[in-house]
Amino acid sequence: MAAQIEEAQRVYAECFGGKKPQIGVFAPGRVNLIGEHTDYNGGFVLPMALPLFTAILGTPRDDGKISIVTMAEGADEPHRVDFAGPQEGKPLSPGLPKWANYVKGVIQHYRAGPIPGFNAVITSTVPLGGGLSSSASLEVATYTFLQQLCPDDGDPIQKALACQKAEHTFAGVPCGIMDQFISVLGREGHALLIDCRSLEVTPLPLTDPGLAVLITNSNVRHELTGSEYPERRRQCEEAAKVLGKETLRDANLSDLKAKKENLTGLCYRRARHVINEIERTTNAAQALKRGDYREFGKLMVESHNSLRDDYEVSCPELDELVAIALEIPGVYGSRMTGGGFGGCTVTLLEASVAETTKQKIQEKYRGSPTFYITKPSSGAGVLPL
Ligand code: GAF
Repeated sequence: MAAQIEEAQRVYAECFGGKKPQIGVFAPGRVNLIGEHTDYNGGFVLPMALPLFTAILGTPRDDGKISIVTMAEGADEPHRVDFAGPQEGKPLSPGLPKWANYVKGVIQHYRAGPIPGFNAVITSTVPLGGGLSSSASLEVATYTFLQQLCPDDGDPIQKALACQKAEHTFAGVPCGIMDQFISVLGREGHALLIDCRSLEVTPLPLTDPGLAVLITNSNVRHELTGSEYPERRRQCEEAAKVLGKETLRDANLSDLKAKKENLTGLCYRRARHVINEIERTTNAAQALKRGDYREFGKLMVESHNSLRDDYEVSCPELDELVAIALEIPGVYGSRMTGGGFGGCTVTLLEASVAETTKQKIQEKYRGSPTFYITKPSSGAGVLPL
């Protein structure tokens, strides 16, 4: 992270009159090992925080104004946005540029106040739109920054929920809680089993030196209408209603089969994915505890197939990356990770074959992949400056 912080300090000095920032914070992206599209159904997820971060460096100012600079990926010039802080009487509302909405949304939903104005620089090593939670890491980094300006009660669950609310209201994505939770609560050397109904979090050690987690970025993002995610969520809610359950977490496959006639084929398949995926996730957590990586890998593959066939959120590039990985001896399992329609796959494999697996994928994949051989990292925190 040192290079990232140095760069942010340089940009800060360039944009804010040669000054040094007083406050520095960071929040990680995440990879989800298993439990996809289950969070908004009250189910289980099993993500880990990544050593890829959004960092914010800044200083309070006393005129109430907010000035933020970001180094967008691939941009030569910093991109600057200025707006009046909420203490000027008017609530903030979403607008352009889109990236600033994540910051504005968190300011609007911050749980203490009034916050002062501030100058800040934002940098990130989480690939944008890569399915590794670049937006949640920006939200959580913003919240962590505001905590330094004007402390709240420090409740981590309420922090994650406020960031989720920012995403709902300022980015228009009705996401579940997984991404914000793991970015706040991530623990070094652990994946977290999160019960998205009770909000109970169980850390599971993931430190076996013989095991590796490989993330492969397909570097494709299919242009969609933006309605796919809300549509999946609505289909699940419809299925739960027909089954007479509050959420699909409360249903099992017999309930689903019994009501097959009352559901559209699409809602039936969506619900089948969710019900099976919730069970797969708890089974995978047990397998991880036993060190049974073969079983874990098998469940990852089943998860991928179900996301491809029943939930229809995969794409040819992700299917290809999974298929290539699964041909390689020493690979336990591989699947798409995150919301889908592009982004990354996650592969669990023997550490000794990680480099050769990268090479094989590089040779065979039709696109240009990027790789991260990664370890579970900690949640958001303050940077010593
Ligand atoms: C996105 C959402 F933000 C998460 O809440 C989750 O639903 C995920 O897609 C799919 O598992 O990352």
